[in-house]
Amino acid sequence: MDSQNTAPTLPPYPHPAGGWGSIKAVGVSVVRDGAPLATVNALRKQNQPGGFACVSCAWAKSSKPKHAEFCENGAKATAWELTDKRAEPDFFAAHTLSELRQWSDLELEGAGRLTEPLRYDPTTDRYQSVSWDEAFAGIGRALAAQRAADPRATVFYASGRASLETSYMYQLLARLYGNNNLPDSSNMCHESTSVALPETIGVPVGTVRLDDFEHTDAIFFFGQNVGVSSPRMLHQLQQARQRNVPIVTFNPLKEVGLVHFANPQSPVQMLTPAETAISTQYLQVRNGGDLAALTGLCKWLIEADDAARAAQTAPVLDHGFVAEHTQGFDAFAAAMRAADWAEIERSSGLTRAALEQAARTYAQARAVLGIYGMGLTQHREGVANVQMVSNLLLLRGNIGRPGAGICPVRGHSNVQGQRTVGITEKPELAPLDKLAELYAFEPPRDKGRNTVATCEGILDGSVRAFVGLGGNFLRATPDTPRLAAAWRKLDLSVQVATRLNFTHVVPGGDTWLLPCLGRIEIDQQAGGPQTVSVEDSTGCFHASDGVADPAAPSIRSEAAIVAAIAKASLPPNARVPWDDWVADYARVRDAIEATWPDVFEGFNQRFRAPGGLPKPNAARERKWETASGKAQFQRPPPFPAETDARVLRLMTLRSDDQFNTSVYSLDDRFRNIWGTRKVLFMHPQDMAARGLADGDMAEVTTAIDDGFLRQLTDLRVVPFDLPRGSVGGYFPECNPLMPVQHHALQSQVPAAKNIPVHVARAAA
Ligand SMILES: Nc1nc2c(c(=O)[nH]1)N[C@H]1C(S)=C(S)[C@@H](COP(=O)(O)OP(=O)(O)OC[C@H]3O[C@@H](n4cnc5c(=O)[nH]c(N)nc54)[C@H](O)[C@@H]3O)O[C@H]1N2
Ligand SMILES: Nc1nc2c(c(=O)[nH]1)N[C@H]1C(S)=C(S)[C@@H](COP(=O)(O)OP(=O)(O)OC[C@H]3O[C@@H](n4cnc5c(=O)[nH]c(N)nc54)[C@H](O)[C@@H]3O)O[C@H]1N2
Ligand SMILES: [Mo]
Repeated sequence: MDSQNTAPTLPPYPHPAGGWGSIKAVGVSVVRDGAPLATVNALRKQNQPGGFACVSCAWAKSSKPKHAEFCENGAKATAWELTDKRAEPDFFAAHTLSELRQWSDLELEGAGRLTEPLRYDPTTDRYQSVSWDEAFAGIGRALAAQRAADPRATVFYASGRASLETSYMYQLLARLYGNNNLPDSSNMCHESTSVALPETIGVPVGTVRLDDFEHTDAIFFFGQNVGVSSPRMLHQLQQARQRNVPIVTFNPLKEVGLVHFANPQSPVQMLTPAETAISTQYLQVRNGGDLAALTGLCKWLIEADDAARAAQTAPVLDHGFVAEHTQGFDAFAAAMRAADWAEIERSSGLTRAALEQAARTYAQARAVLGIYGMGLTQHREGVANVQMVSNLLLLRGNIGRPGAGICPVRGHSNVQGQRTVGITEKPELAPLDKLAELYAFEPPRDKGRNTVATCEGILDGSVRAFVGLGGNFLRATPDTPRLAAAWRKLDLSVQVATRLNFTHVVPGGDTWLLPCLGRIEIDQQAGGPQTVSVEDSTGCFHASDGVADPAAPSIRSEAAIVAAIAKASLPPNARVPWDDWVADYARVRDAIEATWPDVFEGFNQRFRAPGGLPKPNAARERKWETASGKAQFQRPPPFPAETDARVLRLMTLRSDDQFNTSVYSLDDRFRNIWGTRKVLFMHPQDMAARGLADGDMAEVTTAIDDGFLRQLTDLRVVPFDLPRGSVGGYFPECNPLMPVQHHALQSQVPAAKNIPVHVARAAA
């Protein structure tokens, strides 16, 4: 079934992101995924008042939505959810799981929406449909037995799409069950942010809101692929560029969306070639070189300020802010002065002159935004990377005033919100006393399992049962083959999902697959059609109403499924009104407000606010909820060690036609790759040094020796414009190369942007 290895073609993508290419791509995907009418109708209500919050990225939604407030990738995500393809019981009768395990991600999801609850039958190696009652009774029995044996051997994973209401119920289920085992996709994503920022500025999230883009004077962009991952932000960037705001980008790859953009909603730009140039300076930093690059910027600023002081000219730093609001400046400044330019140039792969030019841009701007994504967080030094952005901003008081701030661009459409309502393995971040008071039980107080600890527990057998609220755990996590083999030894696997994926076709003991509604669909409960809510990247809550008919009448909502699992597996607790909550989600919002009265005050009355209801953010007000009560400069660790010159650093990338492990097609039009995802992007000189030519098959071996051979031999080499020593491949195809223990030091985010590898020619 694997058709992914046709030869890729090469010439660079000459067109801007957005523009006609994007309109055409939407049309193609709407037709390809079926249900054009449902999709077109839904698109009219995407990110509109009374409509639904897009299921693709988490970027902020404007209070003045445009006529079509969606991007190409948001439209594709809508089409994907509203497909008219169905994976019905006859599909599962026709295919064994052994057979389905050979299918690609594209083929598995291509089967369409799941419609019936399914249970794996090991005697036939197939899924069989069961009634919802049978499913909940069976799952309830198994979970209760596991709870009696050891409640800490069960984990409750969440992917990041589920609403605030469902997520709240889900974390309560875990805690009533007896653990804090709430790993989520954020553990593979922005957990580096959630660990870094509380130490530096006292909040776990960014400080930027949409209107800051209207007041900023410079934008610094690190490791975020806006044209693919959050395209609606291109509008803010384009408007900033029209005001002549410089945008300085640090990225090993020349990503099309960061180079130029044509606005599909601007007729002038669509009809003329006058697209906006996005980045004014593009620094192709080596992957893993940001610590050094940011050190170069800070060093130049601090030394320029030293020189200004000596010459008695205007200061470069904001000394008033540093004195009043921060701690740790002297030690940080000393470390920056001591940093060696040769080391900075070597580690970053950038010239001193280029870094000085960027530093000057920063110094000349009154208000600066620091924006970043996975290029910073998915590294061994992920937390330090984020803290260096914070340090850079603090030097000139660029946090807590209009047009300035730090902006982590979140992934899943409600991943930030899940954390806000208690999905966390860290007991200190959950309102356990409040939950104890509201629901009259003793919540577990010990640390739970995050994603890496869950992987370790699956490998060593200490995790026995896995409940997944969305996601594709086995494809998204590291060490795919090892983990999939260990998964077979679980006692119980329960997956709640919209479409079939790899995790579902690897049985884990007693195996259940439950079909749920997506957010775009009308969610009819006893109390009428339900509204849900989500939180965007900028900390604003939004209401979301389903607009499309459910994919099948038998499908249930995530909230209903979570409540039914809770009722079937836990002893009754009169204080937890599962049925009332499912009948009317407004009652869950009341419970959320009762749990966090300061954050969710008047939630039901206010959550339809245009542009979203902002969550309180102390750092925005320059109130620093850190240990010292001040914003904290953090000295960075040493730059990543220079490895053996033969070792290359692999970064795993998303194409323009996927949402995480949901692969929409095998094309990546921005990188000019067609019909395959089995490629390895390489610098021509790194290819030549290994005797590799364009189109050769590579043997890629992880250069971490822990007794396991991790190797791929099916990637085709593509010469590419990236720094020497860096190579690129696609996520999730390259995940077998990523060891579980290769993660960010403090946050345990898998270091997916910097995997040391050896590359050679594959044996013919
Ligand atoms: N269409 C679409 N949208 C999505 C997603 C999707 O898969 N498809 N996924 C969603 C999710 S869950 C997330 S987390 C976000 C992810 O969105 P992003 O944060 O954009 O993540 P990636 O696309 O993985 O990588 C980001 C960029 O980092 C660069 N990079 C790699 N290594 C380094 C490095 O060492 N330094 C620097 N400076 N840059 C580096 C890469 O070249 C790439 O351009 O997008 C969300 N939105
Ligand atoms: N090598 C490498 N690995 C990575 C990354 C990387 O850049 N490189 N990125 C990491 C990041 S940032 C993330 S966020 C993770 C993503 O990890 P996950 O969130 O676990 O994976 P997804 O691919 O987003 O999950 C897709 C599945 O979710 C289900 N789904 C879709 N919509 C819904 C819904 O509304 N409800 C429910 N219940 N299910 C739904 C569908 O069945 C679909 O197959 O991957 C991480 N892994
Ligand atoms: Mo993510």
